[in-house]
Amino acid sequence: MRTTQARNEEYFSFLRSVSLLQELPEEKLARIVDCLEVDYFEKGEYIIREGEEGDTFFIIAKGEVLVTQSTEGFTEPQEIKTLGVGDYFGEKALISEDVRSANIVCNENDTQCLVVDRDNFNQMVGTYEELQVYLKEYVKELSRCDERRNAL
Ligand code: WNU
Repeated sequence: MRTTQARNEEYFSFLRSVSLLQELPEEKLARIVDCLEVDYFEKGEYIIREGEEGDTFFIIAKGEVLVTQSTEGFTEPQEIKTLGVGDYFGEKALISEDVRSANIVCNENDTQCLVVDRDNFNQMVGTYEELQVYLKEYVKELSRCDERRNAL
């Protein structure tokens, strides 16, 4: 059996390797690890659905996901990118206080995501100015990409 401490050390060093969190102080990162949930997905499963409300932020610990979006002139949501280990998603709904703006579909069996809820996300981002600025800019850029792509 794996102890809680072993689990926490594993996630701690993994999160250290995520570029977004590289500069986060030790105690902040440790807090996030304590509050993390891990969710498991199989290929084809929806992790996020466009238009739904959402209160969580995800970091991919294993596997791959597709980002798709409803687009003018197409009946099916269009694939816009794939994300893999160390990538994250779900920040936009939290930052813009809006519904989910794209679908996230699992693209590999046994995909594992670390899930941070809104309160912990706000704690992580809120107390860390540069991270906040970075994510806000990124979210604005995503909205511009959506417009260019004629997302619905
Ligand atoms: C895109 N347009 C939109 C991605 C992940 C993290 C960052 C890009 Cl910092 P949400 C759906 C999620 C959304 C984003 C993610 O999908 N997403 C995009 C786009 O071009 N969303 N609207 N590319 S991957 C990605 C930058 O995380 O957050 O809560 O749910 O709206």
